[in-house]
Amino acid sequence: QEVLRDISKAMEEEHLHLVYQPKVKGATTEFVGVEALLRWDHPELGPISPAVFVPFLESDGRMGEVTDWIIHKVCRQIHDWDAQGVHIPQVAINIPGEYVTEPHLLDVLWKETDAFRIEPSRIELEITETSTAKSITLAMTALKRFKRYGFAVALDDFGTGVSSLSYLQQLPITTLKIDKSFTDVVPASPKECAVLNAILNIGQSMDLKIVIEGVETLEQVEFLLDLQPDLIFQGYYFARPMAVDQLVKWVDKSD
Ligand code: G
Ligand code: G
Ligand code: MN
Ligand code: NA
Repeated sequence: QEVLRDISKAMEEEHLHLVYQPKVKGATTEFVGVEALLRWDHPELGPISPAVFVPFLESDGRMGEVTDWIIHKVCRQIHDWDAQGVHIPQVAINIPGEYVTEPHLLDVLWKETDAFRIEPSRIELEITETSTAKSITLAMTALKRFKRYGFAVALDDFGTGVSSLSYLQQLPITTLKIDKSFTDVVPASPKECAVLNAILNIGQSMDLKIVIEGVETLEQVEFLLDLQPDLIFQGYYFARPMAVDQLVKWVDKSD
């Protein structure tokens, strides 16, 4: 309650800020983009995890406003990186479930990418599987619009929801993000990774990019590359979520 009152102030006073976690592709670990992640350094309570405050703000209908703020920050950041010659191919933004189908979201995305002269394909919208499952018709309409405007769309936390595979086939998405719970069991026996294998095969046959989340060891990387050579990895093994200064150093080192 007190926390809710603080959120607008936090946005103004920069207590709320974004960190960026790199994603790399295949055996060459080519840098392909980052995911923007929200952090809140509360002046009295200290750092509060988004796992705690995001659901809280969502239930109070305040995450739309925060997401607009994130979109603005990300677009301005991409514009600055471009001006500085720092090449960040793509930035993923988490979209709260309830907000996916709000027409206002597309207005904001369009306005901000236009204002900062950013190709929409450089923005990837991360949408959870559960948010699209609530109303398939509404979700489809929203996702088709994102696609028409050129934004990339990733299905986040994939494998944890309830969506059927035939439903997956209908969704106009570009990327599957495989939930960390699948990564955690790797390396695994054929039986233990049967579902993961099936998901990778479906993703590949549908021509989707596949991001493996929460990669923490070299063993996981080697095992997974053996299953599919062009997987994209996001995890502490390669890089943690970082502030902008640190990310720029990381990118310099990685080329
Ligand atoms: O970054 P971290 O692992 O602490 O995030 C914890 C949870 O908060 C994850 O489920 C993540 O998706 C969510 N989260 C982090 N940043 C954002 C954000 O900018 N927007 C939304 N909607 N969720 C976020
Ligand atoms: O729900 P979502 O997929 O958006 O959440 C991603 C979160 O996972 C990020 O907030 C990030 O902090 C966290 N994360 C990313 N890589 C790793 C990892 O290798 N290990 C762990 N434990 N968490 C990770
Ligand atoms: Mn995400
Ligand atoms: Na995820």
